[in-house]
Amino acid sequence: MLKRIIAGLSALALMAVILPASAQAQMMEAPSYEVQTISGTVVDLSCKFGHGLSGADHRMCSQVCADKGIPLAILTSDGKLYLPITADMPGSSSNDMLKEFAEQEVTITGKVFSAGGASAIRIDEIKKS
Ligand SMILES: [Cu+2]
Repeated sequence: MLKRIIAGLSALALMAVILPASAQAQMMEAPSYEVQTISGTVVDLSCKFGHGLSGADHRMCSQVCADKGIPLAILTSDGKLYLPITADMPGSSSNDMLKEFAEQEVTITGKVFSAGGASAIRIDEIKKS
């Protein structure tokens, strides 16, 4: 009898530990996004912003930067920068997808997430403009 009570109590204690965590997970809302189609140039952040290098002459360097892990991002003509993200957990780089478009104009349809005045895009479709 006592054993059963103890077993019952430990099960309750276990639930008390587990439940708040799962309840918390359910309360956490997934960030909202907007499906958008954007056009811009695929740039490597290091060279574009740190060295002022971009354009067709810079394409190969941009691809080397991408291979070294510098993120490729999309810069629109009106100066808006979109950082590519994936749905993976933990996240993976979008460089493999973007590399062939380095320093070229592209049109992308994807899910745009905004936070803190910045925008990230989960790319669904990309094509050369
Ligand atoms: Cu570069």
